Amino acid sequence: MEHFPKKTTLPIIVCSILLISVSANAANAESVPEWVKNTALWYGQGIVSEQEFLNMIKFLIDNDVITIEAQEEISTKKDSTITIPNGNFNVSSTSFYLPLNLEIPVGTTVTWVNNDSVPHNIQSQDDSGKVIDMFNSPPLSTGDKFSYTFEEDGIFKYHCSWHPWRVGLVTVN
Ligand SMILES: [Cu+2]
Repeated sequence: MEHFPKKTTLPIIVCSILLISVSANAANAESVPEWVKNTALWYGQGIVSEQEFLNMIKFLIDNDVITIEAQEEISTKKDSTITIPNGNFNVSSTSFYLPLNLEIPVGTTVTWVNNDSVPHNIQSQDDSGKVIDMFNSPPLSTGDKFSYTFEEDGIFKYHCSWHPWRVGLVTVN
């Protein structure tokens, strides 16, 4: 009875292994022994036991007929957005960059999106406010986007050259 939980999970395991074998070994079809094909057929017909069927799959894995590639999709891509809100061009408006200080981990790609009714640009600045050649966008019309990936930590300042009172920060940790 203690084997009961294990048995209930078997059909799922079998299904996933079979799916892998189909995609991985179309080129190896001629290397599948006849008895394996028979075992699969007979298992489907209820002639051979589940254990025999699993032993057959184990044989295929041990002999590299079925190769299981662990495809671990570790997503290292990080994305973040800064919105240039409507009214950002207006000096008396509170339409600051959203967020005004974006905090992100190293390696994050930041995309600025212009949601204002007029064009803007993004120009990186040094501590004193001088424009530097780091992340510098072309003119961004309404709806346009500009992306930059921050590979180093630090506090990065930027503004729009046409509306230089609009200063934003990107803090990379
Ligand atoms: Cu601007």
